[in-house]
Amino acid sequence: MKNYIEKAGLGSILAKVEDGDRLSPADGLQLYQSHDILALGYLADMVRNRLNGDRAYFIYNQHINYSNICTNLCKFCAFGKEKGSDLGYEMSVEEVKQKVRDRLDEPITEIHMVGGIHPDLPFEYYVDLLRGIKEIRPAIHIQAFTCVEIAHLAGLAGKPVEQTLEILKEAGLGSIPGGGAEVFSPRIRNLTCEKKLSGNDWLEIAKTAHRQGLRTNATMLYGHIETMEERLEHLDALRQAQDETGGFLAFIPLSFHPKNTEMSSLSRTTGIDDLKNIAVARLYLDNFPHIKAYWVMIGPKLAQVALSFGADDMDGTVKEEVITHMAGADTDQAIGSTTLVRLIKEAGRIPVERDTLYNVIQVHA
Ligand code: V47
Repeated sequence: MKNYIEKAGLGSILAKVEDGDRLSPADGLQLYQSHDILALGYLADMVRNRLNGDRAYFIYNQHINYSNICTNLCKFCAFGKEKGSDLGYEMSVEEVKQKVRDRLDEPITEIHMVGGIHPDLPFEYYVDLLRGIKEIRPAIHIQAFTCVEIAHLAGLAGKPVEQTLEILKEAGLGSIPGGGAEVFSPRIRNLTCEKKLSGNDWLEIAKTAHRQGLRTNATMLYGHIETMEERLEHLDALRQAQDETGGFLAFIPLSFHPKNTEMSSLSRTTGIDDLKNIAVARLYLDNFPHIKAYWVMIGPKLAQVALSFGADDMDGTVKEEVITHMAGADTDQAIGSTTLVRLIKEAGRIPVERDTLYNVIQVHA
């Protein structure tokens, strides 16, 4: 394999990976520019194996999107709708509680809850959502509100982010999901989501959360108008932030789905680009413990293959996915834990059901 990697022009990167040395931005760019997916996969799998061995993770979770009404209206998003739109919705706290009640007989350990930037729901609504869910399922871990929503909630509360997070933690917030990061580049944000929180502010909220003892995830929405350099800058900013705080748990590359968005003339990403993003992320983000292949975005079959290209996690059962499906995802809205176990086993890994913080719930030997 060494000869093969050298022929692919990646010999110096192989040497660094073998020695556990950090890759430079130039290395990262070279990886993104390579078309040799097997060489990328081999390198990324070495790092994955060093960090996670034979194990591959999944979680029994439930997604709830409390509202899609949004003032940001990003061009890549089919989920967000203006207030007054026929396609807009907002759930009452009672409706969200009912969604939790409906699945009380399932062994769900995490509720993943995000929504749009709503123009007039008060801060108390968000606190009541957390309290309400905990009332019904006290042991559940709530992973909720992206850094973009947290900034909005701090504005509503009229308090600094630190104090806002303390109130949310007290009400039941367990961790913060990785959405809203998109691509940090100001050029991309100006062209696609000019009203959204800046990349720097997203990173500051994440680091503040880490300092308050909250773990968070990070994403990158790839496959639209961003350049390889901009992808790499995004990963580099995440790696630097993680050096500072160590609070990120997982990185999740999100493949752009164009349908029903203002960017619908663009094509879906290809399998090679999907695998490449997983592999480069695994190689470049040497301080991130986990890389997720989110099956909703890239399909369960490619997510399974991604377990040999740097990913160690397939995310979860999800139950009801709205954001990607409004943008044309052709995957199911849920997947059974038995299917996840089978996909992982057939990839040659030991399936491990985890909780949000990667504590082991069950090893499916
Ligand atoms: O924030 C919006 C992205 C995110 C589209 O933290 C789109 O473990 C593709 O962040 N095509 C929501 N993506 C999903 C998300 C997530 C999912 C699973 C696990 C975790 C985690 C996080 O989806 C949004 C936005 O960045 N998005 N529109 C689209 N058309």
